[in-house]
Order: sequence, then structure tokens, then C-alpha cells
Amino acid sequence: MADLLSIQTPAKTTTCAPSRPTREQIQTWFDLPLMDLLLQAQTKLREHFPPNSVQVSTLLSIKTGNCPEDCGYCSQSGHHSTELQAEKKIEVAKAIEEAKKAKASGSSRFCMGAAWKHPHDRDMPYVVELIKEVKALGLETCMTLGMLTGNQAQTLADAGLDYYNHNLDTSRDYYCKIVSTRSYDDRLDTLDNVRKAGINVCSGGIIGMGESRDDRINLLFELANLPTPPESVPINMLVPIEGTPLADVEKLDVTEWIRTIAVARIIMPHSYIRLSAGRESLSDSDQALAFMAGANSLFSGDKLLTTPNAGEGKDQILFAKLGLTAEKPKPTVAELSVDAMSA
Ligand code: SAM
Ligand code: DTB
Ligand code: SF4
Repeated sequence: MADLLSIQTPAKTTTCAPSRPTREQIQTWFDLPLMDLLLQAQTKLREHFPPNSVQVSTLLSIKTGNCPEDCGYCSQSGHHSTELQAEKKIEVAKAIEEAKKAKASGSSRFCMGAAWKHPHDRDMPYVVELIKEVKALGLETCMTLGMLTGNQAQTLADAGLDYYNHNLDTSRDYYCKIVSTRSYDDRLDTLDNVRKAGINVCSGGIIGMGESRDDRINLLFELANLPTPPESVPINMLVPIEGTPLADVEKLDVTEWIRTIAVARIIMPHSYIRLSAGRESLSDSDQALAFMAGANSLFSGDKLLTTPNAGEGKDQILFAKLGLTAEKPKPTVAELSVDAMSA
């Protein structure tokens, strides 16, 4: 019988610098028998992260709908006729209430998203206040507000923003079939501004939009070959939304989502690989395979931005069944001083 570990792997490089994968290497990983790929991915995870530990984030939409961009998958684009009820910027106090609930339910990061092409300068004091108040609760902060100039990224960094989410979403070639109101290079420019401001980068994509495996390979190639790979890589499975151009796209087999996660884990070994949109339609065993494939973060809570998500209750049951634990939120200064007094 063949040795379990003697499986085909792409050629290794001999340099000490983190090696960047070629398209051919990524394709070889994708083509492995699934069990071989899972074994390699779980082994890679354990070289860089504690096993069975999952970073949990909660999302909140701080400005919903009427977005001027025409992203073909999105419920919030003003170009599509979806059922979504648009909402103006929510009050800071309301966002803080949601952040407190997220912390109480075990999230360590609070991600705030706005349906903007880019924030206007008049919006910056609002988002700065949100960042400061959420951080004061002892939560990490993440925002996704569309394109950013270098100055805006610096303002967010100065306010203490920990992560900025801005996805490449798919391959460069397929991108123009999904979005026409901005370019791939616009996305890369914002990622560059975020990185230069010293904010951690959260960037990934969506699979199941009718793209080919080559597109998925090219997306992972782009992400892994950024000047510094993203600290966090969300892998969304398309949530089909009635009224969007992608509402009736053929459903992608779940094993392709698992493979994408596993290859992302192997080629970006230091990144958190995040289970994002699409979990609601997946079984516990599909999600268990995704953790086996090296995923180590997720969005929890009843809602993503506008669509339903596997809620806290369901995730607590899943974590208990699989023996997973949520990474602890950082203690606030106030909590640390109480601990010090009681020691
Ligand atoms: N407006 C900002 C932007 O586009 O960067 C942030 C919000 S946008 C909703 C964040 C990400 O959510 C998108 O880049 C996409 O990857 C994901 N997303 C949006 N709608 C989705 C859907 N229907 N299914 C899966 N992922 C989706
Ligand atoms: C990401 O990659 N996925 C999250 C987060 N980043 C902002 C958003 C998923 C949105 C899914 C569709 C919705 O709820 O509107
Ligand atoms: Fe707007 Fe973001 Fe939705 Fe695109 S994905 S339509 S930019 S909210």
C-alpha cells in the first residue's frame, strides 16, 4: 500500500524567503485527490496556528443598499431590483449596542460594512468614532467601506482600525463579467493604500459565480502574490440573491469550495482563512471538511450584512460537536486592571 504521506506535491523551492506559488503549483494542489489535499492543508495549518482554534467575527451593515457600484452578486447595488430595504448610516449608539452583543456571544472582532463606492470625507468622523468606540470594548475592528485614498486609509489607521476588508473577488479576467463600475486595478490600489497605512489586510473572494477553476486558481495566485499576502482571506460561497444578474447561476459543488479553502491554506500558510458567506446552506459535515481544509476563522451571528447566517446558537453547537474553541477577545484596559487587583 502506498505510504499515506508519499503524495504528489508541487516542487519545493530552496530559498529562505517565503515562497510564492506559481499558477502551475496552485493547479497541482487543486488537482490532488481530495483526501491528500486535506491532509496537506491540515498539516500546514498546524505548522503555523494552534489546532482547533477559530477566530470569530461578527458583521454589521452600517449603511445599507443604494450602492452606486454594479457588483453582479450583491443585494445592495442600486443597479439591481432586489427586495432589500435601504438604510442610511446607523447611529453610533446602535452599532455599539450590536458590538457589545457580539462580544458577549464570543466574537473577538467586529466588522462594519457600508454600501459605498468609497467613503466621502464627510463620512470619516463617523467611521473614526465607530472604530474608537468599538475598540474601547476590547474588540478588534474591521471595516469594509469600498475604495480608500491613501489619506483615508491613514485616518482609519490613526483611529486604530485593525483590519480592512476589500476583496479581489475573482480572477482579473472574470472580474469584468461581474462588475463594470470599477476595475481590478482599483481594488489593488486600495489594498496598497491599506497596506501602506499599516492596517491588516482582509482580502479574498467569492466562488460559485459561474467562474472556471482557472479563475479560482488565478484569484488565489493574485492574493498569494500580493507584496504581502493578506492576514485574513475570506472565501465566500455565492449567496444567490433574487433580482441580481447572478440569481440563477448554477450551484457549484461544495467540494470545490473545500478545495479552494485547502489550497488557500497551503499557499498562504500565515493567513487566517475565513469561512464567509454561504455557510447557511451547508451541512455540519461540509463545514467540518472546511475546518479540516485549514479554515480557522468565520463570521458568526444571525446575519451577515444583509443575508441570514448560521446564528450563534448553531455555531456553538457546531463548535461543541467538532471540539473547536473560539479565540478569546483581548481584555480591555479596565478588565486588565480588575484582574491585577484581584490577583
Ligand atoms: N462595499 C464594500 C466592497 O464592495 O468592498 C464592502 C461590502 S461587500 C458586501 C463585501 C464582500 O461581500 C464583497 O466583496 C463580496 O466578496 C461579498 N459578498 C457580497 N454579496 C455576496 C453574496 N451575495 N454572496 C457571497 N458573497 C457576497
Ligand atoms: C466578506 O468577504 N464577506 C462578508 C464580509 N467580507 C464583509 C460579507 C458577506 C456578505 C454576504 C451577502 C450579504 O449578507 O449581503
Ligand atoms: Fe456596493 Fe460592495 Fe455591494 Fe459592490 S459589493 S454593490 S461595492 S456594497
